[in-house]
Amino acid sequence: MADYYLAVDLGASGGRLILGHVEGGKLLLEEVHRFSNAPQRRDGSLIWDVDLIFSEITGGLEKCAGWIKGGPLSAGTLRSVGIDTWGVDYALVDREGELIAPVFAYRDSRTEPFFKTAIPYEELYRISGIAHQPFNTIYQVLADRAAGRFAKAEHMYQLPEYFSHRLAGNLRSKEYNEYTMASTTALVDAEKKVWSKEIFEKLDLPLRLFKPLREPPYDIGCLSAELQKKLGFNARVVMIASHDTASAVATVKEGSLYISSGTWSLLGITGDPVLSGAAREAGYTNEGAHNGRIRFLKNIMGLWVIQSVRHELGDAHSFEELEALAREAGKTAPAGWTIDLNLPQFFAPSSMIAEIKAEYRRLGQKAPETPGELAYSVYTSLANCYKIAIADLENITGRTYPAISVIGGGSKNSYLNALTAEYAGKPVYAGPAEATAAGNILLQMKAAEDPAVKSGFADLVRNSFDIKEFSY
Ligand code: LFR
Repeated sequence: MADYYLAVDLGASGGRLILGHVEGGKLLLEEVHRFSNAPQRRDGSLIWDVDLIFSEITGGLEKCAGWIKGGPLSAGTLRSVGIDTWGVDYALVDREGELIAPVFAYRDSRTEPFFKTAIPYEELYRISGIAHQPFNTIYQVLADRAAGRFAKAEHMYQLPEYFSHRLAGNLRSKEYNEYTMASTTALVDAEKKVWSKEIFEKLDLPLRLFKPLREPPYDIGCLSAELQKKLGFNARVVMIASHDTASAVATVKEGSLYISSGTWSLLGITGDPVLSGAAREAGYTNEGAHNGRIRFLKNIMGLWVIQSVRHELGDAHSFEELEALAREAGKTAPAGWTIDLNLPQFFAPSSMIAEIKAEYRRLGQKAPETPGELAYSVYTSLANCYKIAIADLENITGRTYPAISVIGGGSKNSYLNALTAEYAGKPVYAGPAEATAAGNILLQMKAAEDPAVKSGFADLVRNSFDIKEFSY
């Protein structure tokens, strides 16, 4: 009888439920359910429809019931479920476990007036190590407090916690905040790994909504009685490294340079906190890793840019087609035809294509016009952003990294991988594409004391995934 684990991996543009189990020394992953996700525009705000997302999660669990009866799972047991999501967003819940405010999406503009705090940013960075981004939880909290949304709130649920406690039917009782996700708030002391007393006091924030931090993995219960009845099975609910990037990075060998490539490209290393002025000026952030270490990384605008371009082109081209068109356009493109995709205008533009063209024009360069030129300009600009971020990282840490591990869905983009290797002048090792789900499952296996991860994750990861090399 194999032990199965279910990863619920929720991203800003889509969610997946992935079952994992070990067979023949390999971690095998099977997708049970997939759905698309996007924030909804309501009364001028960008909001996550958490009921819709939750119904997709339970719909996926119902599919698992089928697998348990007749399918692959009939030969095993589903031990646990773990949920990861994007960072920084949260749900405010009252004493009865009811939501008392919309769950705002991180690209919503309500934080703009609060982007500067009473604490100078240099000081904030010295404590939290978190890069200056308008979407950070700290600015969302300031905006929500000003709007009076905390008055009836009892808990600040980080999103994976909200969905996990809802699965377990215990939204009224919550004892902890999961550390890796909390580290994205800019409210945590990066060295001490606790909510920063200094920040809470200086900004007069309601500490009562925040629970003590706990390092993953830990168990928060099992599926609610109502769900068990509906599904005909039970499983534990485990808090894993619930920030999606922390889950993904759990598959990377410590010390390696990685790019977790998805809606965002997160480029960095795992090690000790770096809170220097150079790190701050280069836009590097210090987030918590699955093993209590720090993910020292930079948020680069990522595939969000090409996703937006594709959408504006009427969703007429698949990503594979755009890749092929980009290759073609690259044959005649001007040399050095790149822009800085990390400029704020690319964060939530009303038209990504218009902003890209405007930036090329501002630089006095030819603007991309065709879908192929647009895709080429996005991919080369991303590769160039990687090159600059790596040079900064090597300067800050005083180390040279011999290769780049590209993990996550974006690692399937062989054109971008080749450009990355070429621009950075380092080999790229691409995969696993399912790094986030794999990392999520590895932490569940750790919680279950599964013998396959007794001596760490590295061996199982190495045996399980095909890694493609792109030389330069
Ligand atoms: C990636 C990610 C990044 C975080 C961004 C916003 O999905 O979690 O790590 O900075 O989304 O939450």
